[in-house]
Amino acid sequence: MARKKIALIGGGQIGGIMALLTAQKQLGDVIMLDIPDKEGYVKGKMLDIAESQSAGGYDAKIEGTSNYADIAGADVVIVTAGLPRKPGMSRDDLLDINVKIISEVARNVKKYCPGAFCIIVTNPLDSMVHAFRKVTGFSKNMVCGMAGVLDTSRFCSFVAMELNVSVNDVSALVLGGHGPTMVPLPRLASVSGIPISELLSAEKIDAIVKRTAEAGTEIVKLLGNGSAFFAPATSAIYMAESYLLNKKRVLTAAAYLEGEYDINGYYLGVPVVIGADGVEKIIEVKLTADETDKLNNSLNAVKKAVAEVDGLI
Ligand code: A3D
Repeated sequence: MARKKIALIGGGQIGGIMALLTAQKQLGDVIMLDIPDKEGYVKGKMLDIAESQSAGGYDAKIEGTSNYADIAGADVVIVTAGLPRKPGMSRDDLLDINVKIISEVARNVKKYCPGAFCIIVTNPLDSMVHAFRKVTGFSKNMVCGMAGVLDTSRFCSFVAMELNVSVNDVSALVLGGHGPTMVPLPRLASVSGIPISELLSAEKIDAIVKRTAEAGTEIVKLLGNGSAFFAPATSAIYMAESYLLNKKRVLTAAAYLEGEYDINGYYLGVPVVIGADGVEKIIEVKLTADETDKLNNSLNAVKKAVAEVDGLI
C-alpha cells in the first residue's frame, strides 16, 4: 500500500513542527512547499528532519520544494502560508496580504491535488478558509479550518493549571470565530465528568474564559516576534490524523454551515466529526440564549472579514 502524502504549504514555524510531528507519528510522507526564495531553507529544514529518523526511530520520505508539481496527489494539504502577527497587530490586520497568498495556494492545490483533505491555518482563519474554498470550489466536507482544537486545548490547559490536575482529564468546547469574539462554553467544561463550576469559582472561570480568548495575543507579546507555533502545529496534525486514520474524533473546526446553528453560508468554529470523508458531521449543541448571542456576535466579526475577502477575490 502506498504511503499517504501530506503536503505542508508554508515552511515557517508551524510548518516545521508539523513536519516533525507527521514524521514521528508515521502518518505518511511529507512534502513542504514555500516560495522560491525559501527553497533552500525548506529543503534544508526537511533534510534535517529526514536525518533525525535513524536516531528517532521513524521512517518516511521528507522533502522540501518550491515547485507545486511536487505536491501532486497529496492526501492532506495543510496551509500555513502567509504572514503571522507581530505585537500590536490583530489577526484581521493580516487579511489583505494573506488573502492574496491563500488565493495563489488554492489555485495550485486545485490543480495538483483536487482530492485532498484541506486544513487551513493561515489567519485571519475563518475568512481565509472561506477564500480557499471559494477559489478551489472543493466540496465543503474537504475544506476546514484549524482553530477550535487550539482554542479548546488552551482552555483545557488553563483549567488544569488552575486546579493542578492532569490536562488529560479536562474536556471543553470553544465555538465561534478564531479571534477575541470566540465563545468558550464553561457550562460544558468538565474534569473527568465533574462540571468545572463545582471545582472553580465563577470569578476564576471568567478569568479562564478571558485568558483563552486572548491566549494567542499573550504568546505574540511574550515571543516579541511571530505567533504561537507548537500548539497550533499539534492541533492541525490532530485533525489530519483523525482524517488519515478515520478516527472520527469529535473536535471543533471552522466548518461550512448551511443552516446549522441558524447560520447559512459561513465558516465558523463548531463541533464536527472528522473521519475518512473529511468533515463527516456537524454537531449541533443546544445553546442558551446568552451563548447564542455570543456566537452571533462572533459570526458578525467573521462576516465583516468575509465581506472584505469577497471584495478582493
Ligand atoms: P511563518 O513562520 O512566518 O511561516 C509562514 C511561511 O509561509 C513562511 O515560511 C513564508 O515564506 C511562507 N509563505 C509566504 N507566502 C507564501 C506563498 N505564496 N506560498 C507558500 N508559502 C508562502 O508563520 P507561522 O508558521 O508562525 O504562521 C503561519 C500562519 O498561521 C500565520 O498566518 C499565522 O497568523 C497563522 N496562525 C494561525 C493560528 C490559528 O489558530 C488559526 C495559530 C497560529 C498562527
